[in-house]
Amino acid sequence: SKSPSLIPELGEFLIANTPHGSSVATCDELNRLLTGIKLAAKVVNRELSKAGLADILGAAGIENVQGEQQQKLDVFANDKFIQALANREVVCGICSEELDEFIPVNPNSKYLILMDPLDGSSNIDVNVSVGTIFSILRRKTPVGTMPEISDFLQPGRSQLCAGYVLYGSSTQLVVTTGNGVQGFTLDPSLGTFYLSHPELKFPSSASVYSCNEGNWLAFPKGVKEFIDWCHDDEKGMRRPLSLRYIGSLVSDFHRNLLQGGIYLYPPTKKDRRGKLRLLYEANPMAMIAEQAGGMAVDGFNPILDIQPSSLHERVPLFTGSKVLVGQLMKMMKELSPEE
Ligand code: P6P
Repeated sequence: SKSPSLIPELGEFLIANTPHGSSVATCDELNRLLTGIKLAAKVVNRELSKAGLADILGAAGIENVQGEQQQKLDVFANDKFIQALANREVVCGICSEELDEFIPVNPNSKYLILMDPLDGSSNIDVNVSVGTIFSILRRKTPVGTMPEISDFLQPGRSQLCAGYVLYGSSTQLVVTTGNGVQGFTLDPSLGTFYLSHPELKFPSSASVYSCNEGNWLAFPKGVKEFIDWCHDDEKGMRRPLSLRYIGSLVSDFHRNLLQGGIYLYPPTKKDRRGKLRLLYEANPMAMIAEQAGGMAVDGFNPILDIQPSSLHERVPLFTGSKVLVGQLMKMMKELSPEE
């Protein structure tokens, strides 16, 4: 096996693999952005690893824009990512799931960060893996002015970079700049992310579906038919798919990326537009999915083609192996949840 010094570090890899059509300057700025993300990820990782010990378990006693009980680590992670990014002169604005409005940062910068700083945080107290999801856009308004809401409301197809950090049995960072998908693993003894999963692609076969079947009654008819199809063995001609659902998007998505599978969050009676956020959950995962040879749709159309209308809008999300997303789309007739 190679010694760590021979395995590219994230920054070195990016410099060596300048995204198509990007100038070296862009690549350098992108690298500085990702350096901020890596730093914050290491700080969050350290706190998560001792969450059971510190008194930061449990709710912070305040609600976030989603009306969800904010876990103290949600607040901690949000603060650390904002600190690490706001100090980089390459960020002009930040949108976070934890904040009602976006934060203007530096009028002379070109890039926007949209993030869910700690997705799946309700799993923290039960020691289940959680993640950070991030998306990077280039601003549309002129440099030298503060960013406007229109800078953030760009279709996912415009993303310059998208990625996630998975705080699991190891801490991994999966990222794309539109030039394939690369996976890096943190060596905690050195504090460095090394290239561990080059050119990630969904396998050609897939045998897993990830979905909260507790919402079955409200699922649209086409989703119910697809899940019945997953359960079917076609008179013994094939094995039924396996249900694997961790309740943490980053964890479910990552397992499906490595082993083949589909993640479904359909509309439900409670969330009639689905639960997941378009700008900083569905869009970055969709860019990674497509770059890894998979798909991400709202049931009918690619997630990346949706024109956003507000910062925290929700969208139904079906993403993963092309063979399974294609099968679902064949069965979808309408998106409205069944009454
Ligand atoms: P449910 C976590 O809150 C999250 O946003 C995703 O990470 C996860 O896949 C989903 O919600 C779980 O939602 O309704 O099944 O508990």
